[in-house]
Amino acid sequence: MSSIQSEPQRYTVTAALPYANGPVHIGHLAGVYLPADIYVRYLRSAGRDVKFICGSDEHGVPITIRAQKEGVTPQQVVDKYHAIIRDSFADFGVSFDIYSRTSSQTHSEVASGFFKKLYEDGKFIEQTSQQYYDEKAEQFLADRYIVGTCPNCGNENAYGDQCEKCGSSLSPTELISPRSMLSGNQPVLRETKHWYLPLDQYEPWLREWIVEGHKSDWKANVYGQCKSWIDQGLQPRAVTRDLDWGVPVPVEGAEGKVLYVWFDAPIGYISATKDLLPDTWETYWKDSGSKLVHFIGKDNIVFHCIIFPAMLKAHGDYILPDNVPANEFLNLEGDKISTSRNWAVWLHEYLQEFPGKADVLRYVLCANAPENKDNDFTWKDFQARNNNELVANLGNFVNRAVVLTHKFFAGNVPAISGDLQAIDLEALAQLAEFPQRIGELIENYRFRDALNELMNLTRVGNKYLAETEPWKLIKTDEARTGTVLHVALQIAAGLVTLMEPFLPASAATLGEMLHLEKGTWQTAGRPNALAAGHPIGAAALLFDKIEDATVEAQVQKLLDTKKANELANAVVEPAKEDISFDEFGRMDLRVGTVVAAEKVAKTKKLLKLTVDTGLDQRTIVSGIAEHFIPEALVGQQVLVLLNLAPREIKGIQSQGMLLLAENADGSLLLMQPGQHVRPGSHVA
Ligand code: B3M
Ligand code: ZN
Repeated sequence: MSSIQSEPQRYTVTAALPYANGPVHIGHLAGVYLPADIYVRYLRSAGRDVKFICGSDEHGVPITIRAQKEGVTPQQVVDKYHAIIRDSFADFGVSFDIYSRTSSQTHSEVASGFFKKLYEDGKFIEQTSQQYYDEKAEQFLADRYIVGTCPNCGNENAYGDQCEKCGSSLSPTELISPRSMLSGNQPVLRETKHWYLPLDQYEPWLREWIVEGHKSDWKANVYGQCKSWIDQGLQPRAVTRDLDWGVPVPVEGAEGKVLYVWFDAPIGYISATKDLLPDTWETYWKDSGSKLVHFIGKDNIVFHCIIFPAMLKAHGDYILPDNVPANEFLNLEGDKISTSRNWAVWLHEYLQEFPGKADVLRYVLCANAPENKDNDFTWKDFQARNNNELVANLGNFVNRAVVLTHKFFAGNVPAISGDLQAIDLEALAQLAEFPQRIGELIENYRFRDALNELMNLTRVGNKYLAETEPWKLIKTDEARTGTVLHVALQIAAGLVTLMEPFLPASAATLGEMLHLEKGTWQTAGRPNALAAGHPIGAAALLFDKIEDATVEAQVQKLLDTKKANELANAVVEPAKEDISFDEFGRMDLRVGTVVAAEKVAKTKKLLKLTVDTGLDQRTIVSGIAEHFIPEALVGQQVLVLLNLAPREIKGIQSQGMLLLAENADGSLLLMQPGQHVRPGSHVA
């Protein structure tokens, strides 16, 4: 493990700006926001100067597409989701110094000014190209508005910029049989002018900076992606778009054009910092003593490691990211998380359904974070980690120390009496080592390992209590029992500070329990955090057991989602051959009323119905016994094919057929008139 390097003067920590086109889910949290928050909370606790920057990404096609889907304006979309995202982050304990938005006035000015400087310094190339245009909708089509067949894997619904099935990035003209998402028509190519950042010119510099310079300190997954991009050769990248939602391109002759969302969004980090610190924001972005760290998901690597740095370099005034610790993806119950398929655990829903349990989710997502490879979230694992680790390990240790102190010492920290024994010294020595060990792991972006070390400290505490057995010891040696609890309480006190980055709400509860303010990282783990005689508060429950029924309900919710998706995607059978009007007219379709119904003995599927057809009361045998309770059918009106030739079924003469609709999942529904009608009425 590399050790803590020379300390920067300050930290500028950013977390990817979520698109305000939908709520945040556990994949976002595990990949970006939770590790970023742990990192920042730790730095603050270690007394470093740090600003934690985020906000909603409110421009670009993801927003306009969502607006079109919901039948509202883009502004309504971003207002709605910005509020949901901002509030759920706050409730989850993500401690941004600012959560801004790219539709703000500041952002528009900063992004505009950034573009203008590059424009005036001659950093762009102007290029006219043929782009897809929808003649019916009368507009150029952004990549995301074009779908077609992926040339790599044959997926018929690949987007103009990416195939979500095989993951390859595409350009719209590579799609086979392109169609417009606006009109469904085949788009035509039309000429349009745009500004490009000539990334090819930055290639030698990027190679030196990343491939040579960050081989050992960037994560292997991040470094590998960058190197492969650079090795493939970089192309000029358009930084403007024909779209009416975004920051207008601030130069003449650019009417109807806006900045490309991936040009303006990362500048959003800068404008948010300016919103937070109108007078001193520049130190966080321009002073070489500032360390810039971007927390992102792996799909954003190229934008943060290649394109944005090239923009910053072109501008000239800015520092570059020191590290970009991107995570891989989190899956859910073995399936890729997907907003469109609603296959996700949504943060705002979790917080509603598990009130007071933000820390449990923080714990599970960190313990299982996709740091080096994709990982899977399952509700069973969620329950097991809560019950076996948080409750049985952390909660149990704290609870025993606090409860026994109340029981035997009236809630006051007992004094050490006599010399500490080897077992006490060993426990305290271990306690003293944890802050640095956990801190180093966090500084090296190894949050899972850091959390595991935190739990190792609770294991040290539990082992110490198990071996010293104060609950038995009290019967023979009260003074020694006091010493044991004194030591145990110092470990609990250390946890208040060391837990905080990971489990902030529980750390606060524990602090209240011990009547102890959270200390600094440097002083955590000292053996005298709680003085003898210090009164502590009553034991409060840090974590409680999660029952089977609770997680089963969540699994059921996902099964329901799966079923709804299957229904929505079920293939509709093609139409049968045409028949003539005469052929149709030969069918005698009527309304009848069921007057009796019973199961046909010794069969599973058959019901024998007596139907009043207006002409007669006749028997119809129907294979619907698995779908209807016979008694419930009595009195129901049904549609009947009257003149189907009678046939014998299980010895019963069946005269006609009931009309039913079969759902995609195989369930059957009666075809019925919308209102009661006279039996015998014609259906045509
Ligand atoms: N909004 C993409 C995303 O949410 C994008 C990140 C912008 S960070 C500057 O994955
Ligand atoms: Zn593909």
